[in-house]
Amino acid sequence: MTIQWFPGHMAKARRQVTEKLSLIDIVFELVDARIPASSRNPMIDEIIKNKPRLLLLNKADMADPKITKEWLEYYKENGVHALAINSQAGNGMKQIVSESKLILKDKFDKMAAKGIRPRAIRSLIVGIPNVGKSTLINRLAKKNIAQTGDRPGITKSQQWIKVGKELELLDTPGILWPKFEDQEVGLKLATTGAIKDTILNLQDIAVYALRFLEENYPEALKDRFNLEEIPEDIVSLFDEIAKRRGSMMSGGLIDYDKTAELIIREIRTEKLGRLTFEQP
Ligand SMILES: Nc1nc2c(ncn2[C@@H]2O[C@H](COP(=O)(O)OP(=O)(O)O)[C@@H](O)[C@H]2O)c(=O)[nH]1
Ligand SMILES: [Mg+2]
Repeated sequence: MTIQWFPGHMAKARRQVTEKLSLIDIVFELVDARIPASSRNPMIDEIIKNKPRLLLLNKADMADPKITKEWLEYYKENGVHALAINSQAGNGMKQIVSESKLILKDKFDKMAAKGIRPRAIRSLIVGIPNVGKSTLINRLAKKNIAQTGDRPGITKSQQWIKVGKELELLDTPGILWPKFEDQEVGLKLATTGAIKDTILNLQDIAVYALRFLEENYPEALKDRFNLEEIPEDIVSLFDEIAKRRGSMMSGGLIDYDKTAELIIREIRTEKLGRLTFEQP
């Protein structure tokens, strides 16, 4: 999957979400708990308008629990309904249903008062690529409907998935684009694996990640790479990591690309523990 968004793609993605909005009661906006701001679509408010929304911080199992709590408090203070979930393990699935019922209580009460027969809440998942949309759909459906990972999905007509008696979900999610203009946002998306490495320079990503770790998670950095102290300059830090891991070229020169790749891979596979890259 290479994400190359062009204005045409963006317009199409936007149109597809807009078309589905009329069918549903609530939008589940999926973001990555490690980068709750950077993994949002910059135009989401404009696209969704005043359709009721539940923000889902997915991959919470990979995020720093302390900061996730801060994000949830921040959303609460700002009147945003939000939950931290783990779609892979299925944590938070029941809360999605109960929170949706709460958000839509007034609407459904009014419908009942008009004598309209009670029905299930209709929902749609939206989010940027790789945030876990297909994984969440499969979790809620309790079977494999959507393709996960890097494989391209097979296009088929959309259908409603029943999630118990109270919720229905469109089986094709709305795919949105991330923010690209901001360099730091791009680096965060790359560090967490939301966008392919080929878009940005591998060493740039690793330098960003190391500086971030140095600042925010120095102990994790030291522990993982057996460092007594973190060297002042970034090249020395690279060198130390490379030497410890033997990522050298012939002649004893440091292989910086290989070292960068190793650093990024270990962050993505949680070898440095649970990390969050931005705070509210
Ligand atoms: N650790 C963890 N991994 C997840 C979670 N949700 C999805 N993933 C993984 O993230 C990757 C992308 O998921 P996918 O559902 O294909 O994302 P989509 O592009 O939004 O449909 C897959 O490798 C999933 O296994 C989660 O809550 N926790
Ligand atoms: Mg998918």
